Amino acid sequence: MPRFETLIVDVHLATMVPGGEPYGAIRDGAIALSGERLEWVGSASRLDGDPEDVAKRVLRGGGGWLTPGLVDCHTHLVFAGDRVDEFERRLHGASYEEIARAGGGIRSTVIRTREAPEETLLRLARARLARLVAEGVTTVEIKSGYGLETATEMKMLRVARALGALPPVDVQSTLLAAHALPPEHEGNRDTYIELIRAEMIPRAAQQSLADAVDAFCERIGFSAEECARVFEAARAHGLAVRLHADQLSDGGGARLAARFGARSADHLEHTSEDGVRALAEAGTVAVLLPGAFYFLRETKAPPVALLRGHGVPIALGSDLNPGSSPVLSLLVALNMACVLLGMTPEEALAGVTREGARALGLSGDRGTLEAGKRADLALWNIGQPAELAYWIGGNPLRLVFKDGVPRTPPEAARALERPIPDEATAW
Ligand code: DI6
Ligand code: FE
Repeated sequence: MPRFETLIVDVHLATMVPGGEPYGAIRDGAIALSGERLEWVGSASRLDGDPEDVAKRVLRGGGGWLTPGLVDCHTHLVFAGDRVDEFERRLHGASYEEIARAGGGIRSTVIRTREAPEETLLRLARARLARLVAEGVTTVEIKSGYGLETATEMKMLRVARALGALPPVDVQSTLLAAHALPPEHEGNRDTYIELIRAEMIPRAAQQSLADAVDAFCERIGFSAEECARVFEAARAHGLAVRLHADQLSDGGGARLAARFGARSADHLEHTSEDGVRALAEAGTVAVLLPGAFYFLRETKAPPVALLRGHGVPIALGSDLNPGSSPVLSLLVALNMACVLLGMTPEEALAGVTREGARALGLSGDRGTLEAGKRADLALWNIGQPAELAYWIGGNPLRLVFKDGVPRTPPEAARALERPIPDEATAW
């Protein structure tokens, strides 16, 4: 009697389990899948018999490398319009902050996103998500934050939930209502914070539209004290918190995130050693976003050596958004993390697998290749794992497995075009 349902052989495994070989590597490995879970992970030499004798179905990996399915733990991929004009203005000398203060930036995407019908937003977001999925992403986080009014924030979250109901990817959705002050609340910051606390967070929680709450703690966003009020309401409704912290200036964001036991503190370009220490003590994950650092031509890199030295887990995200990171490739973000931020290729890969899962509170379920975890896998045509951070452009993905179902990159992208299941379209 074959012992396993499905067995993948003729592969090397980058299990990303820490403590042993770099990348948790098992050369000439084998991995058994049972339904949507991994059942057995190890060296092929430990199988008791030929693959065909121990499994009903055998897949051969052609000598490639198998990694956990990639996790993009920070995106803003639901939006309408683009910010190409702003890109041109910045290249003529205007800064991101100047454009934001003059009413452009996030607010210009808000106008387009408020106008867009839900179906349009879904279609646009699906096309962006298809690019990520075709590169091995099996879990993605999507933030709201281009509505800044209850109806549009909920519309964005419903789109995120609808995308998550499609077969090739899981979506975690995050309410980022405290992203920018909407024009109608100009001069009246407290009423907007109160709207978030009294209406948006309760509604998102009641309708199960959000898994977490995020805020932009920044001079052009919200003060640490304002973000704390948002976090208190999130906590009261049982939602996890995360924070855009210290991206353009040190506003005490990392310390605030740590004080609230945030799942993650993201960006961190201007975080001080005190902030890093606080993150370490709180067990908060640092999410680095090299796409925004690159695209805004920032010069102060996040304190990678300090984060490493204090043992803060480091995750990476694409930050896919129209203003500061129009990055449609998580693999390119790996390269940027190494070249621009000084991370190692192994740290970068851990950042989009094990640590990305941790930033989403999903460590027990995915992010490494271990028996019992979800069968989300990516099979790559590469000779060694560091290649994933090496090439710029190009896509070495051969197969992506979501919940045990294998698809080629075009098949995975096409599976996103399927009709949305009924329960998700009950809008
Ligand atoms: N920081 C970012 O990098 C994005 N949001 C944020 O708080 C940028 C969003 C945008 O410019 O549209
Ligand atoms: Fe962001």
